[in-house]
Formats: sequence, C-alpha cells, structure tokens
Amino acid sequence: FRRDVHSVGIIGAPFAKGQPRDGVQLGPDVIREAGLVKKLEGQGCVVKDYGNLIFEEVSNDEPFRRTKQPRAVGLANKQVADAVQRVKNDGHTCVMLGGDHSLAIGSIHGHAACRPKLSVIWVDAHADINTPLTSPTGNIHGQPMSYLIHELCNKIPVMPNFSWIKPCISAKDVVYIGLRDVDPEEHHILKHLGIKTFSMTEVDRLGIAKVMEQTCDHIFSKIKKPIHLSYDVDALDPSVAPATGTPVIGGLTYREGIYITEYVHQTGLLSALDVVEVNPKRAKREEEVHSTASAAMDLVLGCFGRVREGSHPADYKIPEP
Ligand code: 6HN
Ligand code: MN
Ligand code: MN
Ligand code: MN
Repeated sequence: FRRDVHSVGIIGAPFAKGQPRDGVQLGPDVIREAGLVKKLEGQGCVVKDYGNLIFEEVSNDEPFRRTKQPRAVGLANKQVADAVQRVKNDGHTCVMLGGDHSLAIGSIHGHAACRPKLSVIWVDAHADINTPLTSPTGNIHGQPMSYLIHELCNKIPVMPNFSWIKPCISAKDVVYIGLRDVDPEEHHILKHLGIKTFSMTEVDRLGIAKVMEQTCDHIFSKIKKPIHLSYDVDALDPSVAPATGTPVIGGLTYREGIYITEYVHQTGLLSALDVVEVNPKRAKREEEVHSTASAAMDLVLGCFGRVREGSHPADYKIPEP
C-alpha cells in the first residue's frame, strides 16, 4: 500500500483554432477550477503549475487549401512543444490541459524530443489521423496524428508554420481506444498502416480490462517505452462529458474511462498526458460544465495514483487513546 510520489508539471494551453467552436480555450481553467492541483497534492503528488501559455494573434491566416488557420495552429504547437520539453527537462510527468486536440502535435513532438522512443495511447471517439488532403472539415484537431507518424510523412504537404514538425512516432507504437466516429479515409489509413485500434466494439466485446492488457501487450512487445497518453474527453460518453465540441453517442462509461487511467498509472511508464476538448460553452446547463470538468480532472487523478479502493500515507498510524 505504499504511495509513490509523482512530480507533475501542468501546462495550460488555452487554444481553440484547431476547430471552429468557441470555448475550448477555457478548458484549462475549468479543469483547474474543479480543484486539480489541491487534489493531486492531496494524493501525494508534488505539483508545479506552469500556468497558461499565451498565444499571439496571427493575422492573415488564410486557409492552406482547405486546412483552416494553419499558421496559428503551427505557431501555437511550437510553443506547446517547447513548454513540454521544459517540463520534461525539469523532471516532471507532463500534463497538458487543452484546448483542442490539434495541440497533441506540439505535446507529442516536444515529448519525443526528450524521450525519443515513445508509445502513444490515443483515447478518443475520433482517430484524428486525417491528412490535410483527406480532412472532410479542414479542422486541424482532426489531423494531429498524421503529422506525427513516420509512415505518413510523404502524404503531408508543406504548410506555413509547420516546417518545424518532424514525424516522431511509428505506427506500431500507437494504440487507439474508444473509436466510434472514423472517417472512411482515416479508416483506410488505420488499416493500411496496421495501427492497433480498440473501437467501442472491442470495448464491448472484450471489456475494458482486456482492452488495457492487450494495449500494453502491444506497446511493450519489445521494450518498455515511456507512454504518452492523449485523452480526448469526447472518448467518454456524452452523458459523462457533455461539454465538448464533437460529442458522439455510445462512448466510454465513467468507470471505463477511469479504468484506463488507473491501468496506465500501474505501468509506471506514464511520461506525458494530454486532456483536451473540454469546452464549457458547449454545455446546455451550468451543471454540465462541472460534470465534464470534474470527469476530466478525475482522469488526471487516476493517472497519478488515485485508486478507488482508497489509500493511505505509508507512515500512517492509528491514533491511540
Ligand atoms: N477531435 N474526423 C472529423 C474531422 O474533422 O476530421 C472530426 C474530428 C474530431 C477531432 O474530436 O479531436
Ligand atoms: Mn481528438
Ligand atoms: Mn474526439
Ligand atoms: Mn504511482
């Protein structure tokens, strides 16, 4: 029952230009307001909150073909990459609070610069692996994986403010969990590259415990690589996380969502975490802001040792009368 000490570095990334809906830039603050830092400290973590990044306005950010706001997204992600490197070099497990999921470009890129052999667990209703040329929407939050995977590098056009991005992960080091809204072009890419996926069908068939066992069998088949967990809150069912930009019915229950984080914690290999796509302006009632933010916070807590059976400090003694 000993609790190990985690040192956690938090970066807020209040950025929304990877998609069209206002409000997702408020995600970092609503997750903090749920009590994140206090609760992490309460479970024995040492926490350094690096605060929110400040993103400059980018003028004349014309679409690149159909891809929207490429300059702003490219620039913001460079800042995220640099910040993640700083947090990793300071010796923390990095937590990036989004913001939209385009920020995973910078988060994973920065992480890979410090830990060249990474595995990525992508928990999401969506695959976010459209290239700029396959994207049905032109929204970069549906594309981040395509910039990061070696095997897709010859499919990516040169885009303004994207030239610093070099592919840094292999298709075999990626596992998806929670998929249920995958575009046909994305489905082709996933199959063509042989990427391991556990859609909601597999979650139903195997149960979340087997999904996590098989996820780790897959990513640790050769060596134990550090884990980058990129968690889109829309992986959770909209009844659990309603305040998000692209909700999809039929998602992970609260318990399945939390189980993923507990299991990843147990590996001892979590090195960076993204929690993205909390959008308080998508809530129908104030209550939905709180339930979504609190679910997002619980995902972070699960990653850093919160266990549902409870726990206690190693030196605890029952008081004597
Ligand atoms: N997300 N596949 C759609 C697209 O626009 O490419 C949806 C992407 C959703 C992205 O939720 O992070
Ligand atoms: Mn996503
Ligand atoms: Mn999603
Ligand atoms: Mn631990």
